[in-house]
Amino acid sequence: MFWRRVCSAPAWRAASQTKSRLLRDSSSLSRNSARTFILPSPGSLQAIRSQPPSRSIHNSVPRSLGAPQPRPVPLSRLTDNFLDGTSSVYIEELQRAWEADPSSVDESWDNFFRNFTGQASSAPGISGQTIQESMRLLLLVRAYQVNGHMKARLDPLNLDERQVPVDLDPGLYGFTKEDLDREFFLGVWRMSGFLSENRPVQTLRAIIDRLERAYCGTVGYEYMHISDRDKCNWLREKIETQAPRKYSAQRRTVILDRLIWGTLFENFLANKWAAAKRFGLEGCETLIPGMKELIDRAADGGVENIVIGMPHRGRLNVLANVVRKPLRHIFSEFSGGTKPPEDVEDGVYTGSGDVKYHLGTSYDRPTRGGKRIHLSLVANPSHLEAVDPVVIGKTRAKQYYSKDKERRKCMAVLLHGDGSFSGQGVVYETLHLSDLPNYTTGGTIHLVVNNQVAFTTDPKSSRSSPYCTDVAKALNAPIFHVNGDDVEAVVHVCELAADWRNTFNCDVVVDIVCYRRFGHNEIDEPSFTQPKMYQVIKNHLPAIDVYEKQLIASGTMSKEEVDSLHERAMSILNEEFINSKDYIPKTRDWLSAYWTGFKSPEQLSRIRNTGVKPDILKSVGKAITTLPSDFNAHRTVKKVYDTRAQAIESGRDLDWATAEALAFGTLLVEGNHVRLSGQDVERGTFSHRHSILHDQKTGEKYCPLDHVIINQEEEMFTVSNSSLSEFGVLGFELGYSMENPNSLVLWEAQFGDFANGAQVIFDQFLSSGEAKWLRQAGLVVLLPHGYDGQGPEHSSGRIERFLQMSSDNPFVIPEMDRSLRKQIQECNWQVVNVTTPANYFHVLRRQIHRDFRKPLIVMSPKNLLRHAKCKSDLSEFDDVEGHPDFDKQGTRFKRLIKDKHPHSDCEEGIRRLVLCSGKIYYELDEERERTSSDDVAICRVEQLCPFPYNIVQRELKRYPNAEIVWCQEEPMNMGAYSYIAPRLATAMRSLNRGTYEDIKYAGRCPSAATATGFLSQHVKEQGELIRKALQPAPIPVPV
Ligand SMILES: Cc1ncc(C[n+]2csc(CCOP(=O)(O)OP(=O)(O)O)c2C)c(N)n1
Ligand SMILES: [Mg+2]
Repeated sequence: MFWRRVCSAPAWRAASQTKSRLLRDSSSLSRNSARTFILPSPGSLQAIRSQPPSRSIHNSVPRSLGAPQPRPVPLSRLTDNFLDGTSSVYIEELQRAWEADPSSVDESWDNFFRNFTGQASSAPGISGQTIQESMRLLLLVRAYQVNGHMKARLDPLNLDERQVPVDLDPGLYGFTKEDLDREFFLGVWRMSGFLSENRPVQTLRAIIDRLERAYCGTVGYEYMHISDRDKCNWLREKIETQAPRKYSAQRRTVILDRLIWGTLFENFLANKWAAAKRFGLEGCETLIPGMKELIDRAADGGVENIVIGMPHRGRLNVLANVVRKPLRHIFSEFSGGTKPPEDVEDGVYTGSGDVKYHLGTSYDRPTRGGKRIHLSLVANPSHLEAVDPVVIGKTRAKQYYSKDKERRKCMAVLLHGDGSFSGQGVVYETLHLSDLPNYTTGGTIHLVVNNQVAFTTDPKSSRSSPYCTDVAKALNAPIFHVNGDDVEAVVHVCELAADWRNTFNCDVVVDIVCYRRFGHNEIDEPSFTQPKMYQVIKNHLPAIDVYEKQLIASGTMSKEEVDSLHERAMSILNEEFINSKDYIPKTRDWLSAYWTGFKSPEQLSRIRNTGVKPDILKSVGKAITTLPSDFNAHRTVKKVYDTRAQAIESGRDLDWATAEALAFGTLLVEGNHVRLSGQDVERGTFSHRHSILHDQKTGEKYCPLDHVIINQEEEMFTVSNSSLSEFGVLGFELGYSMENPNSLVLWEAQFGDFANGAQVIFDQFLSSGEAKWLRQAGLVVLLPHGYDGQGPEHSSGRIERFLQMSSDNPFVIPEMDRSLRKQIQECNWQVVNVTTPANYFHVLRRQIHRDFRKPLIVMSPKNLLRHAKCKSDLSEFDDVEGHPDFDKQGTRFKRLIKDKHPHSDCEEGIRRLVLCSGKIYYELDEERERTSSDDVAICRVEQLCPFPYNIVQRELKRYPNAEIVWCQEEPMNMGAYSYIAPRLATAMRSLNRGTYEDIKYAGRCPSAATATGFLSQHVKEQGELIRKALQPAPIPVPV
């Protein structure tokens, strides 16, 4: 139940290492020891160990271990700065250098040595103090800076059993009780905080008191892991202040008022809906004044937009009191006011809905400083921390669209639980995006509601690190641990966090150490598993009571004033409760500014053509294949670009990468933003894209797609290699794509199956986000897929997973009339397995050329990238009437590609219709040619989901006598078979063309692994399934 014991983990190791190092340094001195120590005798050590840790001078090191009287010793291994190292041969060397030439050392050292040699100095000197004493004093100061947080009073329940690290004991540095009132010279150092003040002479007692106040109060500062000296100095200045922090009466009234709101809100819900789960904030109500201060402070610093991500705990409270979602709305949700689809008036799309503590929202709210700030709380699933990268991606997009290049107007705030922050890997994946040029948002503020328990699990069972926040140290982020019962301290660190982010544009963590007054939710019984902790909690005074007493006792506020704040809050809560009864939430809540005019699934969106005028195609084609004249491209890459240029020039044989670049380029010309991210996407895993070229002499980069329009804005086209993360980066791109519909955002997996590292994003967000939260996303996911003998881990993009999650009904043929068709709008996403460059071009452009957004999953090819037959002519991209892909209505994405032969509307002589998808088509066609099987028709289902019933039926009618075969290269339990079969059967049944039993299967047998690891086996299997698809004899029904 205790939040962490220092002695149990790496911190203890670190402390003991420090100790042994110091002991090593001082052991040679012990023989000369003459002083009496503050430290106990060895014999009394046992007794001391059994005592609770003292909060004053800490006695835990036996006499024999303490450092004796100082005398000159060689202390080696100091680096260039005095306080950045641990030893002092350096000082002696410096002293020698100074003696030879005083100007050769830093001014602060000059002062220091002058003082000791009695020379005139700007700092006064103290006689009798040795250099070694000074050195040790500085080590003590440093120990507080490094480890003071270990002694800070962080746990409101006082249950933590942390042992104070030995290096905070002055005895370790040879100081005794007699030294307490001795004056010491500290020097005037070129560093901020305590050591910079022009009061270099102080008693040891004053020095220690000051350090204790700064580092061991109700805030524990962890920042000495930060390698940047300016950042440390900035923090020291804020921490090691001369006067203790004190808020004015006016500020205190505001803090109290906010705390009252945070507290009464929970009480009110508890009274009105005693049996409802709300994952209340009780035990951490100080979060509310803290967050509000953070927001006010950020707004003062110029932030206009904050994107917030948070888990269940306290979410309703944050929504009500921080984001200012109308209370009546929240109350109406508690009273069952959010109605399921069948209960709402016609034409209002409600989706499937979600529980109230997952919903997102956004509001403008005024700040203390009189500004307005826009706050959006992103909807999230139950999966803890999964929303983190989504929030960061959305924030980055906001920065892009608001031209916030300095990243000062938009920022992210992420809230975490202690268990999830240390336990969920996506936290690390998200943190590691923080300083990547194409992913940074200029610093996220992390707030951890550290209630020292995760559901029923104690910290000692849930993490191996001393603090739940240790993961953030990898980022060099400062971490402010704060006792959640001290509301002013919470407010202070939140303020500091906002200032930090505003100053340094990087991440910062506030760890609010608190408790959870009730169980995991209000219905849970916590004493089953944490009996002792809950005995303490039962009698623990809420933070509000403590603060009110404090304010009244100090005369800051009268009891009447406090009561009147309570009454005001209560009367508003009651009023809003009454109003909630007839509250009708505004519909179309999901249409934020950029989305105005976009259609929800029940509103028809017309299908538009995606062909492009030939002259635009040519000019874009020129731009994307032209390199600067002095650019030294790699020979092979130059050849690739020459071939592309030639293809565009001649209009013949455009390959996959050229088609993709044309899709991007034409969308840019139309004013859309295009962003492609993923591992190694710049070159492309298969060395096919080369969207960024590297000058072979200078190493400079050139991206042709940055030069499609005149004065193209730098980020309008972004292609970026990402960190090696799937969960984090896919989540980021999803968040990015949701901000503005006029953008084509793509994430590409290295190989398709790696995408399962991001499964939570697919399951919880991409496939179901619109239904749950009424938020659309047009994200494109490229998953390299195809069986070419590379083994089980590089063959499958797991197409079956996406199809299985598709929401279209396999037994209902939807309305397919052009003027009524909403099939795609009503489905949760699209899954395609495209086989021509032109069709790829159109499916990408289709994402933008419609009035709604829908995620697109593309099983993208590998060997088709260079396949001789997988080429398209430029005429398939344009909108010229009569050109190959120009149908009656214009040029569009083909959901199905007919047989390549010019078959009439009815071909009675065709004995078999093979339906397939993806690259297997080319192998089937080759075999058909080889065997002259002209009585077999092969159609490619390019869009698997939603199933293109109307054109499949058109083909069924075209071949009335054909045996119907589904051919796939994946094993039977994978690939599209189980998705296609019931839908194809529905299509057949409605035409009287047979039933499920009449669908023949040519593909691999069921298998546990996606593919064989033996190339010869692969070749054998592949040959067999292709031969079977085309065999003259009828194919038996699969049994
Ligand atoms: C990924 C994931 N795994 C498991 C759960 C189930 N679960 C819900 S809350 C919770 C405990 C969370 O602990 P903590 O992060 O400390 O937050 P607290 O509830 O204490 O505020 C767990 C395990 C979940 N929601 N998400
Ligand atoms: Mg917790």
